[in-house]
Amino acid sequence: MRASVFGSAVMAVAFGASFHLACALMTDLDELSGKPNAGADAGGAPPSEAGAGVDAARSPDADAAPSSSYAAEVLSDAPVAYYRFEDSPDAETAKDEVGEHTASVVTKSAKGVVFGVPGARGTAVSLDGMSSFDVGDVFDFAGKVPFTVEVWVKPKAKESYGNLIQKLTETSFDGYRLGLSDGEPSFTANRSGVAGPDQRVSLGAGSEAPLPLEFTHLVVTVVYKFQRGNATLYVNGVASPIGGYDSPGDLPDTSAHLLLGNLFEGALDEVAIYDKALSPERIRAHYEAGKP
Ligand SMILES: [Ca+2]
Repeated sequence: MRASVFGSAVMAVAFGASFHLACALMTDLDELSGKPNAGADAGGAPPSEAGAGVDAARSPDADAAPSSSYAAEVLSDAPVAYYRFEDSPDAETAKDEVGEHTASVVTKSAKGVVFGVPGARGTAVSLDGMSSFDVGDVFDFAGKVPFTVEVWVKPKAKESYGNLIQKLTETSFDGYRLGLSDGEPSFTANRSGVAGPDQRVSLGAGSEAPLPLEFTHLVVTVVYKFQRGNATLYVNGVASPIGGYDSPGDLPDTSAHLLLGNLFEGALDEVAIYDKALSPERIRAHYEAGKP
C-alpha cells in the first residue's frame, strides 16, 4: 500500500499538505488558539432563512424516520450537490439529490466501488483505494468564494491515506482537498504562482487525532475575511483547533475534476457540498441528526 501511495502524484500532495500543516502548526498554534473560528459563519445563510428551513424539516414524520431527518437537515442548508449513496448495488453513478452533478464511478479494479454497504445513514459506498467518483470540472469556488464540504467517512484501516473530496491539479497542485494522512484528517486549498513561479500559498485545517474505524462526520468551511482565507475542520461537530490560518491566497479556476474517494480505502456516506460556509450551529445540528 505504501509503495502505491508514494508512486502517486496526487498522494504526493497529501503528504505535502500534511507537512505544510505541521510546519504551520509550530509557528501558528498559540496565535490560533485565541481565534479558531472567527468569521466561520460569515458566509452562512441569514438566521431567519436557516431557521425557517429547520422548522419545516422537523415534522413528526421526519423524526420517525432517522435517515430522512438527517437528509432534511442537510437539505435545509441548500447544498449545491448531495450524494446519499442510497443507489442500487449495480449502479454506475451516484445520484445527486439536489442537482445534475451525477458522480460517475471510475473503476480501476474489479469491485473497486461497492454500493449498498451499511452507512452512517442508510447505505454508503465502499471504495478499494484504486477507484473513485468523478463529478467533472465543477465547484472550483474560484476567487474568494466561501464554501463547505461535508462527508461521513469510515476508513478500512488505521493510518489510512487518501483523498475524500478533491479538486486538485496533478502538476501544480492548485485547488483543494479534504483527505487523510496517517489516519488524520486534513484540508488544504492551494494557489500556485502567487509569490513566484514556484511558490504556492495554502490555507489549511486538520486534526492530529487519527480517525476511528467507524463513521466520523467531517466538515470543512472556507471563508474570506479582510481579503484573507480561513479554513476550519469540524470533527463530529466540534471545530478542530488546528487551522484557521489567515492566508492571502484564494482558489484558482482549474480544469481539474472533482473526485470523491480518490486513493481512499473505506466507506463514504452523505457527501454534501455548499457554496457558502455553514455556521458552527448548523454543522453541530447535522452531526446530532446523523450520529449513531
Ligand atoms: Ca447514505
